Amino acid sequence: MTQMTGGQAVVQALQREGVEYVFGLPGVQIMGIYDAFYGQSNVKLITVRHEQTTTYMADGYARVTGKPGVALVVPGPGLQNASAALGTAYSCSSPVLLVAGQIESYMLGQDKGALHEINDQLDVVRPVTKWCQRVLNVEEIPGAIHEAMRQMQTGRPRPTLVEVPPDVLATVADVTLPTAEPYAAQVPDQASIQRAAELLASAKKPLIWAGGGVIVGGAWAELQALAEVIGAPVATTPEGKGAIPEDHPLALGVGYYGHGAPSYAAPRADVILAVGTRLTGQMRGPTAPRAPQRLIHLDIDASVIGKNYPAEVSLVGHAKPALQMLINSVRTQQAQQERWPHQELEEIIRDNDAWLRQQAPLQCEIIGQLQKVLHDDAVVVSGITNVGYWSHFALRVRRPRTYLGASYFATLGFAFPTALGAKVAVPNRQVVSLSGDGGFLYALPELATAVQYGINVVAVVFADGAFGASHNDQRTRYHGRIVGTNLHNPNFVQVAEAFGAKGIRAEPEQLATALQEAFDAKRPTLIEVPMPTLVPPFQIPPRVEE
Ligand SMILES: Cc1ncc(C[n+]2csc(CCOP(=O)(O)OP(=O)(O)O)c2C)c(N)n1
Ligand SMILES: [Mg+2]
Repeated sequence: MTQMTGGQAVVQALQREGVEYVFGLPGVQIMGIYDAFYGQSNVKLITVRHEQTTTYMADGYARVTGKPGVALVVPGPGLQNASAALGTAYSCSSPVLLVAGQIESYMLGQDKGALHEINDQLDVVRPVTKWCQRVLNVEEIPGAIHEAMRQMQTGRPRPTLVEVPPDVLATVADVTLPTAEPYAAQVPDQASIQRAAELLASAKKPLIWAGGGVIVGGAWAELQALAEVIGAPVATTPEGKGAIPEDHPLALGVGYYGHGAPSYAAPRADVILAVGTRLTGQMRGPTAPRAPQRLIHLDIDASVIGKNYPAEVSLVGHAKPALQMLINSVRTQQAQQERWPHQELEEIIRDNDAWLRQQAPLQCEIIGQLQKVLHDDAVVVSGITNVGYWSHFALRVRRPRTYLGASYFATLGFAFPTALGAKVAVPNRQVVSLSGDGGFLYALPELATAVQYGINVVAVVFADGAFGASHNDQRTRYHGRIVGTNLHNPNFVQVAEAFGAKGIRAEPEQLATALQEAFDAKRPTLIEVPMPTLVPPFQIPPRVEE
């Protein structure tokens, strides 16, 4: 036991759990935690310019490393500013711990208008956290942080929150610090594995849907091995992109809004194995499972299984050991041969490529330019922007944890700050954010953070002078009645330079050169790409299967 303040207990407990960085924004109630960073360098503090960024950075860090990311905010407005990012991390099953301040403990629950007071603060975050807790004693701080870490490293990882009032942070007490623990994985029962293996072995055309759970669960090697053993092509959701190298002969790429190569392959499958996905985004058009297709559904979260389509075999467990069990079990079965001839898969990929080039020629050109310069381990944060959606299909991703999106939360503004967190985690790798001119301005001031801390993200900003997706919606669904969707843009290059970052303007066909220049500069860089407003894939009706 050691004597320390509550603030020191927070920082030291985080250190014991292996935390390297905390992304914060200060204020009176959390100065006790800020003070505990003084004079120590084990846990590094990065201060940002808006609370949304604290939590986006924690999320970016978490998704690239697989380790929990930690953010720190004041109560009330600080916490509410962070909540869109908390929701994003929730939708992406990302382990993010938000440490929040509170009002003085003797004022709690009285609605007297204390500074930053919000009634029932925990209720605000309950829908976007897996677990949240208020701590009212110094001695309980390490235990609460340990429990938050346990929650994020067992079962389905999702955000957690610990809130501590300032008087508790200031109190000195004898504190016992925790030690980080390894946590055992959960596995499905052997009988269900056996049934699943039999079904896969007897399938004429098995197909695998890999979701974000494969990446979050670190199960990509097992996924690829199983696909090879049973000869099943692998379709991924946008969250699952990178679960199999996209140049692997069995990789179909992303299915999204009923489009992509999976939309050609999925209707031909007789047995579908879904791993780490609810299949929500797959319910449109030809990618939707339909009778008599038989579904084997594997997920760590039992409530996900069969959510959108009835599962014949339910497998509740972590993807990594469960897929290994499936491989072992399938190997003992007599499998059908030549289920998906090479030519058939190649033809599917070719048909889809033709569709892609026809629907989105400029986006394909832009993504091709990016691809010329990006290394295999480059991290791309695909924002809520036209090229971001099309990159689900057109960008070839070869490694897991390198392609980050906002999943069903589709949070405009997340890309640049999430990329900053990713770059902090992997400073020696290329990290690029793809944003629109609308979305980028959400976190524009973080150019200052990038310059201050030398976080050399390359932010690509597609400038079409519009909230493009909404604008295009008005052009089509609302018969050209354009209202409230045009944008006045600043001079992005000058803005970047004013912050001390590098600014480049590049036409789409010059993007590769600009990107290389940005990486060579070893400075935070903004590349503005002038663009027309284009059609997003979700505004194109899915193909109808004959
Ligand atoms: C937080 C949030 N607010 C609003 C939206 C709705 N929305 C989705 S796309 C979009 C337009 C985005 O414009 P921009 O960032 O310029 O990208 P573009 O579509 O022009 O490529 C809007 C407003 C959203 N997804 N998230
Ligand atoms: Mg735009």
